[in-house]
Amino acid sequence: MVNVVLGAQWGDEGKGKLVDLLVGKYDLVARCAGGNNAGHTIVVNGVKYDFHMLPSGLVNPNCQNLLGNGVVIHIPSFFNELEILESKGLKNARERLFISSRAHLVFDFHQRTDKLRELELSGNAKDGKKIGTTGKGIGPTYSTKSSRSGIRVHHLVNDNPEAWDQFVAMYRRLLETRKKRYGDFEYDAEEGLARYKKYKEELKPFVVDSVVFMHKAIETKKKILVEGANALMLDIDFGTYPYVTSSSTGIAGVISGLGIPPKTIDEVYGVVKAYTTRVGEGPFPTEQLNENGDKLQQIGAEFGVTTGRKRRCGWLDLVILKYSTLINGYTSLNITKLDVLDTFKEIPVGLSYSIQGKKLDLFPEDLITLGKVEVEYKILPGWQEDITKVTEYNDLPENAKKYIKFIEDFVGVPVEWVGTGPGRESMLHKA
Ligand code: 2SA
Ligand code: GDP
Ligand code: MG
Repeated sequence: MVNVVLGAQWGDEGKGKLVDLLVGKYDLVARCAGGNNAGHTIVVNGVKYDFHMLPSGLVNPNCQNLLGNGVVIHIPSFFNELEILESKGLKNARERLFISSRAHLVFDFHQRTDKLRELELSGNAKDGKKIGTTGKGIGPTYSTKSSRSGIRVHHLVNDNPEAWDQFVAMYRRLLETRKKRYGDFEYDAEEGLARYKKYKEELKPFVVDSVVFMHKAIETKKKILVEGANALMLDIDFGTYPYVTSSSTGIAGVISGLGIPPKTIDEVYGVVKAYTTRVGEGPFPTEQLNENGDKLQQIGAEFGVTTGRKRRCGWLDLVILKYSTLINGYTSLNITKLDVLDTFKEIPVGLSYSIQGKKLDLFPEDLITLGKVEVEYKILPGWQEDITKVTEYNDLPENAKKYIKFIEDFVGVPVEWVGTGPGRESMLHKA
């Protein structure tokens, strides 16, 4: 059994919390894409855990966790995150954590060039506009992966006698080509290499051939949950390009980032915030640059988990949700943060886009077009009640249930869970 949790909007829908809720039933949680740009917050018994690169399955002491080949790994951040989680009380995390030998490494110089490129886009480039990346080197690492000059985990943790020299040569070449592209930025290559010589031994116990690992898990009927990072509207192909991240954040990334056949996948859970947020630059048709947006941001405590940036806020956009459903094929949905809408008298939801009165069929790929769309809203009545203490779905106010039903009917996918607060206990099971 392989089930998948994916973000349906622009990220931060609350994927980590759903993984936490489900994880008791699973033997293995796998990440398939992204790196430490992601931020998944889970609150267990009042303790807040922030996951960036590591799978949220670590919160279950009986669960194994894998970083698949599609993930990009900054080793210093890997150890740092692990140590923070251990200090918060996560038990035997090291023994339950595995890294694919095929995963690409993020180096500090990737992070440097991520920031240099953002500066270049916003400053020097004529009509440039930065992407608003997390600065974690994600784009530059996937670039070197695609241009076939990247360095993978197996290049580092390799027992062949000639392997270290090969790693050093690859590292220097990669750094030099970055300098050619971005100008000769100051960088201590020798210090970097000395650190990596240590990491070579420290990382070894975690490394597996993830193809063997995954297929053994499938053959022995292990229950596997794939934890998506980022979300469909940040997908390199289907998102608001170029305002996207550099990996396949949708269902395709599950297949390519773990090396498993499509037929092994059973359920695909789409996580949908009851409104919409986006962090970083790029189009956002239902954004509310007004007091409603500010109110959503404040009540929803919408700040980036990784960078602390304020998230942009707006109403739920069903055009996006429909588009995202077509691509990812959700079998059920988790609507999160419904409680954030508690005090609104009226709640608009985006129903369709049109340009000069002509309705668009679907979410457009072109940003000029997207910049011209007008959003048609349906105004749904609010419930104006505190739902954070509700423990049964049926006890939700009628208007809250109508809001959920409206979403279900529009996208044709059942809602299985509804989030009413950040804690583990604040999730209503509907189905
Ligand atoms: P990058 O760094 O190259 O992946 O950035 C490219 C775009 O992808 C967006 N992005 C994200 N959007 C939402 N949440 C993310 N994770 C953190 C969180 C973000 C944070 O959970 O809060 O802390 O700021 C995430 N990671 C990448 C990014 O904003 C760019 O638009
Ligand atoms: P992810 O990246 O999709 O895992 O989401 P993040 O962790 O970045 O952001 C979601 C935030 O909302 C976290 O701070 C969660 O603790 C919080 N959260 C999740 N579900 C709910 C909910 O139903 N209600 C409220 N109020 N907060 C929630
Ligand atoms: Mg997040």
